[in-house]
Amino acid sequence: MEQKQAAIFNDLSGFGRCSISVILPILSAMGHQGVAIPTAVLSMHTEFPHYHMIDLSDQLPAYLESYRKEGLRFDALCTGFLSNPTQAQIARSCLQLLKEDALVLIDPVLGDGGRPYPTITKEIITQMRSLASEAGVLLPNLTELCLLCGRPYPDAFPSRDFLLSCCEELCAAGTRNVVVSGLELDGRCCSFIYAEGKADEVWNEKVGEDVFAAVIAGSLLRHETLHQSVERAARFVEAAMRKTLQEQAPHAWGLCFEGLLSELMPTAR
Ligand code: PXL
Repeated sequence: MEQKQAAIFNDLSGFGRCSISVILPILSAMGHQGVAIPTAVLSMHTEFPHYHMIDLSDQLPAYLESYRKEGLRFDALCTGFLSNPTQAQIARSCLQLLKEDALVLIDPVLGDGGRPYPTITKEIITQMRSLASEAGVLLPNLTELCLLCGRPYPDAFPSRDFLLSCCEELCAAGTRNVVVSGLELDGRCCSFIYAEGKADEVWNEKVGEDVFAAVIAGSLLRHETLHQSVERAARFVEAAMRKTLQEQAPHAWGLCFEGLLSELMPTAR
C-alpha cells in the first residue's frame, strides 16, 4: 500500500484523548505517517476545569519554515483546535506544504451541546470561518455548524432544509464537502454528508469527534469515497463507544479506542 504523509495541525493534550493524541495513532494504524504540528500543549483538554495550556503560536512560523527548507510536501493537512485566532492564518500557510490535490480536512473545533468551548472567542470563530473555506472536507458538529453560519442552535433535530442551507452557504464560500456529525435523534446519531451538491446520511449509535475525524482522514487517504469513509468512522466509533461503556470511563476521558486499532490496519480489511 502506498504510504501517505498527513500534517496534523492540532493541539497535543496529555489527558482526555483528543486531537493529536487520537489522530496520530489512528493514522498510523491505518498505514499512514502522521506529522504533528502542535498548536498548543495542554495537560488535558479544556472541558476539564484545571487544564494547563501552553500556546505555541509564536513557535509555529519557525516550525513550519524548517519543513519548507527541507522541501517536505504532504498528502494531507488535518486541522483542529486553534488556541489563538492567529493560528488560522498559520494553518493557511501550511497549504503551501501540500502536494497538488492533497486532502484538506478541517475539524472546526469550536464547541458542543450548543455552547463554545471555554477558550473559543468570537475572533477564533471568525478566523475559523475563513479557514473553513479552504476545506476539501469540513467536519462540524451541529454547534460548530451554527457558530460558523451565525445561526441559532436549534432546539430540536435540525430540518433537512436547515442543514442544506448551512452546507450550501459554507460551500458558496469555498468549502468543497461538509460532514455534519453528531446529530442525535431518539438515542441514535446521524452524520449528514453534503458532497458535490448532494445530501446523504450515515447513522450510528454515537459520535466521538476526534476519533471520527481521524478515521475519515485515514480512509480518504486510502482513496475510499466520502460515504465509505464516514461509514467506516461511524462503525469504529460505535465499537469504541461499546468499549468505553465496558470500561465505565467518564465521558471527558474520551473514547477507549486503543484496543481496537488492529481493526483499522490495512491487513484487517
Ligand atoms: O475534542 C475537541 C477538543 C480538542 N482540543 C482541545 C479541547 C477540545 C474540546 O474540549 O479542549 C484542547
